[in-house]
Amino acid sequence: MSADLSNTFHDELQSLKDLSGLVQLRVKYLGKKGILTAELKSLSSLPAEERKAAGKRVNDLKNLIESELDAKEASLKAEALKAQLLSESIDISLPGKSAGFGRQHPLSRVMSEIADIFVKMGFSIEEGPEVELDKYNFELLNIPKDHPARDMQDTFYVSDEIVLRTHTSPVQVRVMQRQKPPLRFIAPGRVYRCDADITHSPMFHQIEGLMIDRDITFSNLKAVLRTFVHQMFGADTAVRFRPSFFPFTEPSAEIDIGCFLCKQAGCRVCKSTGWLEVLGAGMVNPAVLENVGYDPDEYSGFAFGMGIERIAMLKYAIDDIRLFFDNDARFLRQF
Ligand code: 2NL
Repeated sequence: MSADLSNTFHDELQSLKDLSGLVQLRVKYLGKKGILTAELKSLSSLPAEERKAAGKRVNDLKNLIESELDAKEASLKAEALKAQLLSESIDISLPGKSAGFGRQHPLSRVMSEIADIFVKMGFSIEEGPEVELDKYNFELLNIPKDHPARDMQDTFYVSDEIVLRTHTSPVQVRVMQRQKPPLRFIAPGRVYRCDADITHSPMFHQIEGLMIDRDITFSNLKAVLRTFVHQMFGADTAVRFRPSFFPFTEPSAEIDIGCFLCKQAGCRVCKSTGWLEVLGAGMVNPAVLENVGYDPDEYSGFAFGMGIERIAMLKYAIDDIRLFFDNDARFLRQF
């Protein structure tokens, strides 16, 4: 009878295909209600003289079944693992997926290019707060209370005395208040004006510059700004200083460059004038020097300012300022 049982077990073991079948087979033979468990129980009904030999047979068979089930389980598990590894294998010879290179934003590029030119001329870089006191943004810069630049339409007011800076000039005022001349630095940064169309954004960027010492003249201003224009737009670029007005400079000038798009023949960008306005500048108004505690009879200086977006739009022939801030990768990839 054990020989029959052993044969049946071996047949069933042979035809096993997976681990779940093996679990069932183990239960069938070795479980609480399994065949061998029943055999062992039935030993008690045998006469004492047969019991020992029968017991050995059943136990031997039980051990055999156990060890064969274990061996089969190990081989089924090994096969399953092999199949899984095969199905999960990757082709390491395939080319990788590149994350792609990023690049500088066109405004950051133009900003660095401009800053580098002034740094080479000995200017350092200063920064200051974007949320400013009216005193630094307007009052000390000789911008009177009724000046149009103070209009609600132009200035973002945080409170009666606090504004979002409308230019980076307050940086210069702060530096002048805490340092004595000689001074030579630029102030790049974000500025805010309540204005929005294809050439105006409520937030935009400026670089202003300031140089103060004894005997600084309009000639120094012209030399520094000519050098800047020639470095930025090419050594053969025409430069024109045109009289203008700013409350914080006297005299004041606007600086035009010969239109590099039409070679001064006249085009849509220069509105047929052959000239592009790129900078505002002037000799620091003596009233401003006095406001920061400098003696205007001892010191003089020049200041200038330019909008980064405007320069970048001219340089790259961009016709809508909003393209800088939309963050459309198709636009940004071009620079
Ligand atoms: C422009 C013109 C300018 C200044 C900015 C300045 C600053 C101080 C004193 C005097 Cl603290 N002047 N800044 C002077 C002239 C022109 O900017 O068109 N900006 C976009």
